[in-house]
Amino acid sequence: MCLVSCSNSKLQAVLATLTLGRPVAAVRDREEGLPWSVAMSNCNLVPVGQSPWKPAPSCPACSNPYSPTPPIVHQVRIQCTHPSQTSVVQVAIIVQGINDNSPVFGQEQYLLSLPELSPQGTVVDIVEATDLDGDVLFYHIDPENEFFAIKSVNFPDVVVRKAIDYDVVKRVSFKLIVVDTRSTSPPTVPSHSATATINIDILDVDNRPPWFQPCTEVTVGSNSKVCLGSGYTGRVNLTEKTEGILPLEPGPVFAIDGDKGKNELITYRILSGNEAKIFHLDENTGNIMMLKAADVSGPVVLTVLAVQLVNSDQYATTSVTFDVVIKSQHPPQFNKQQYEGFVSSEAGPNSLVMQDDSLNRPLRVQAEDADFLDGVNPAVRYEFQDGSDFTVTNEGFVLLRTAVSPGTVSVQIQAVDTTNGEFAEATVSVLVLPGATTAMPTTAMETTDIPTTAMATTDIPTTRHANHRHANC
Ligand SMILES: [Ca+2]
Ligand SMILES: [Ca+2]
Ligand SMILES: [Ca+2]
Ligand SMILES: [Ca+2]
Repeated sequence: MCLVSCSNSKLQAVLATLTLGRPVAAVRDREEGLPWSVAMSNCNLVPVGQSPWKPAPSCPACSNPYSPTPPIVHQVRIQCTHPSQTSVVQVAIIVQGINDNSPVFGQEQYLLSLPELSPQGTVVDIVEATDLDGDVLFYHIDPENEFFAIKSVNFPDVVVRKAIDYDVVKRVSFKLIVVDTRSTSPPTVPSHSATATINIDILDVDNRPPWFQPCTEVTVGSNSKVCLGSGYTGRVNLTEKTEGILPLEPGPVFAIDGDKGKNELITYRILSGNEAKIFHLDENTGNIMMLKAADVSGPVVLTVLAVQLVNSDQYATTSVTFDVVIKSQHPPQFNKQQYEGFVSSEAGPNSLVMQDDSLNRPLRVQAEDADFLDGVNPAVRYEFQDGSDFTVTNEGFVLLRTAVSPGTVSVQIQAVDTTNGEFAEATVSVLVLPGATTAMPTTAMETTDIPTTAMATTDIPTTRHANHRHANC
């Protein structure tokens, strides 16, 4: 026979009462409400110690499939002696655990880490709880999230559901909840639970090269990112060595690690374009200085490398273009401070403004640069103040931008040397004639093309030569 006792039964608690002369099979657990009469006054109770346990079909408590450890079984031999008869019975007392302990996590908070872009299925860690009752434990996370899950309800392995980009997500937090019973609704048995907070820091991986600054980040595919820059430009004077760090546009040569969380140190090097050894680049700062003067005008294009000190497979290149220009000693100068022009009010956009009221010679503004033999600096550009009704070609011809009403319009015009920013200013006054009294050339033109018919009476050069007249020449 078997008797079942709870693990926390008090000492000397009565489990059941045996009556002499009754069949052994009739013994029942006291808790089943079948009291037995006491007739054991002259019986000897002899414990014989523990014995190997074998589940008995008649003992449901002995075969709990969720019990991780077998109940403890005590076996005793009971001998009852009476003047008329002697009886012996073997009794197995099974000590069964009850669920009176909560599961416990080792810590309230767990700080885990995971390299970014770890693939789906990667196990971050196993966060297990313990339960003194030895109950089977059931886990779930809250809130459920797109990045992490647990392996299964009984196995709290924290696994990756979706690869994470460090630039997008740097930490994920959720609660891990454990319950020591299978959940039923409504609950049918006592249940205990525990909660731990899981914080997972995403670690930056060195998967990106240096990015020259400034640059514009562009996402490629789902997780890849590149940063687009446009290179650097500078200007130096022909035959003149500039002292100090050369200023560049849009800023100094500078790169940062595309992995902002790693921010590896970067060094710089000129890969090509410096065969004449005019320039020196500081490998730590990226600053560029001159070692000697450039003796040939025109652009010098340096290819500059930025490479990580650690993991030199991560590198990037950019261009630094220096314009070697002739040093200006004279700013441009208009040949007049005040220009006068004429145009019909019936003239449409792109019509030429003429230089006299007979309207047969186009107006042309001209600025000369005394640094050039013929006075023509090919880098000079003309421009009207913003919002003007007129535009001007590189050759200085003035065009209508919009229709204008009769009257006089005065606007400021500038001649700018685009190599050094030097400029001159003049005024253009245009008399807009009533349409009925004038006859304008009807050919509309693009702002950069001058019709040959319009120029027939002018002395516009057909070819420009940058005949330089440098002060030293
Ligand atoms: Ca428990
Ligand atoms: Ca990274
Ligand atoms: Ca990197
Ligand atoms: Ca000049």
